Amino acid sequence: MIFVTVIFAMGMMRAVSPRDIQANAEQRNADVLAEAKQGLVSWIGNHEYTGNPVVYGEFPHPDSNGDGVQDSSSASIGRLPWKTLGIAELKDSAGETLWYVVHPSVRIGTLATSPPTCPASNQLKPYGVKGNDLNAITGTCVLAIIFAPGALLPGQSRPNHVATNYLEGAPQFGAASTNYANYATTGPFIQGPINSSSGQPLLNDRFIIVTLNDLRLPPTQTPNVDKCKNWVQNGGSYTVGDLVKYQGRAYKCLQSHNTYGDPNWAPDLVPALWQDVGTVGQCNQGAL
Ligand SMILES: [Ca+2]
Ligand SMILES: [Ca+2]
Repeated sequence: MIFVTVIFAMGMMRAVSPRDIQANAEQRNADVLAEAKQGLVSWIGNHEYTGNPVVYGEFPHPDSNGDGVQDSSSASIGRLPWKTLGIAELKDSAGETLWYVVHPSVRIGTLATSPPTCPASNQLKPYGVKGNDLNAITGTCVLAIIFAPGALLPGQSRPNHVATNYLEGAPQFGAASTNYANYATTGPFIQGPINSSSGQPLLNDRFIIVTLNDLRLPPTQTPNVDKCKNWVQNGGSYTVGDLVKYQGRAYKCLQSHNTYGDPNWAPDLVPALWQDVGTVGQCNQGAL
């Protein structure tokens, strides 16, 4: 029985090879990055820009001090603000909190009156593990990138909130025209792993991109507007169906007419011209 148990245990030990461990780590990173992206896209689709009209599509700021909450004063790169997004603090295969870079044109406070569009300049340029241009492959523009920073590499120190201690750079190759810099707000960014010529890990970041096409935004909404004009005693020109406000009440025009200064033509005095349809408060509530 003991012999059988030992054989079984040896079999179990053989089942977990370094390659398996690596595959599990890659899967873990892929899973947490996908979950983080889902959380980010969901938040963006539900976070309304409080303007007129109401617009969706703003991205949160990165978290610059490690508390999970976005910081409006932060740079465009920092940790994923998981607490702001209302998701768990997702950790990569090395036990590290995720990082996040966002294009400055879509951060909170930068959208004006319309949903985000493809940035006109300084687009985030991500490259695949072989240096292929992912923008070219996806055919769309990248608005944010979420990173799994991976384990500590030589020259880095943790914990702190400095991007270069988590994300690395690499000499240019493939389609990039400059050196890669995953720790920079403008990149260019590259998918790890990249090893040195002697086989030492140079860059071990993994990432997932968030493109304009990934967003699931509700339509832009125009709030109810005041449908009632102020009634004027002189110089008014009204047609059937016009709505006016007068002394706290709302009136609908029943006959087209003009006003020439006669106070006796006030809406509350001439039911043949005006129908009392409610209070002025109903003018902007969609009730009229
Ligand atoms: Ca924070
Ligand atoms: Ca790294």
